[in-house]
Amino acid sequence: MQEEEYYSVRMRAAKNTVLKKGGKHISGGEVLSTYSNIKQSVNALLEKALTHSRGKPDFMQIQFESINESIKLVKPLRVETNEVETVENGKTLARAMLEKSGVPKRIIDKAYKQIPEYSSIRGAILFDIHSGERIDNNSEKGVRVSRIDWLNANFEKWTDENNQPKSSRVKEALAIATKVCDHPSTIAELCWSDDPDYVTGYVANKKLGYQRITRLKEYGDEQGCRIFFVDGVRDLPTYINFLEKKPIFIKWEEDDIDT
Ligand code: PML
Ligand code: MG
Repeated sequence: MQEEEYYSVRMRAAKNTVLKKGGKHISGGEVLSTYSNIKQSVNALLEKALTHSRGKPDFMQIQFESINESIKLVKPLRVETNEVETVENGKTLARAMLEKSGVPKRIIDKAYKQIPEYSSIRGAILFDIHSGERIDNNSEKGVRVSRIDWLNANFEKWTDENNQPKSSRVKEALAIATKVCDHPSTIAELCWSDDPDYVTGYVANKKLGYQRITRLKEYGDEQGCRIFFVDGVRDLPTYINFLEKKPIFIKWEEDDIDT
């Protein structure tokens, strides 16, 4: 898929940047755009950051750059929604799903202990499933999954056929999880939002799919989580390069309905 030239458009917004290095993360966004669509893409990202429940940004960066690599098409992970009544039940279910994905129990325990420490990190944490150590060495930043998008028309077709909400949040999160799980070194992803008004999160794994869990934190809590449990990453820069730089479009076909 590369008849047309595509551009990666990225946004990052923060607040209190004068008080604290990097400030408080407000919002981030990723779009793959044709040249003629760049204005629309920038406007959509601007709107996202200016109307955010985490606050009013005092810093924003929107940048675009051309992509000189073919864009891989990947079909979205299968989605299931698990209704839970309490955060405790949500956590128990998330842990069981991580274990089912292949993350040892002691590593899950270790990761959960460290989650509060990671909550101000704006990207993802890479967690090795053997050592139980954080391996990204990216201090405050973590790793940002980039160069990923899902064209709206195809996403809406998918929502109609699969009875899913037409939510840009679900679209973005499912696109990220699908890209991350497309790499053989990813065992699972655990994620919930840092937005105080959104409590649904998920566990994703290539086989299990994207397992939404309706309560992984309390309303009002601004501590988010995005951990990639990884195995066999011998060449960390290559893995990180895949997450940050490999361009991927999510594309659903009618035939994918039961996969
Ligand atoms: C986020 O908002 O940063 C992550 C949202 C994760 C859950 C999205 C969903 O409802 O499936
Ligand atoms: Mg957020």
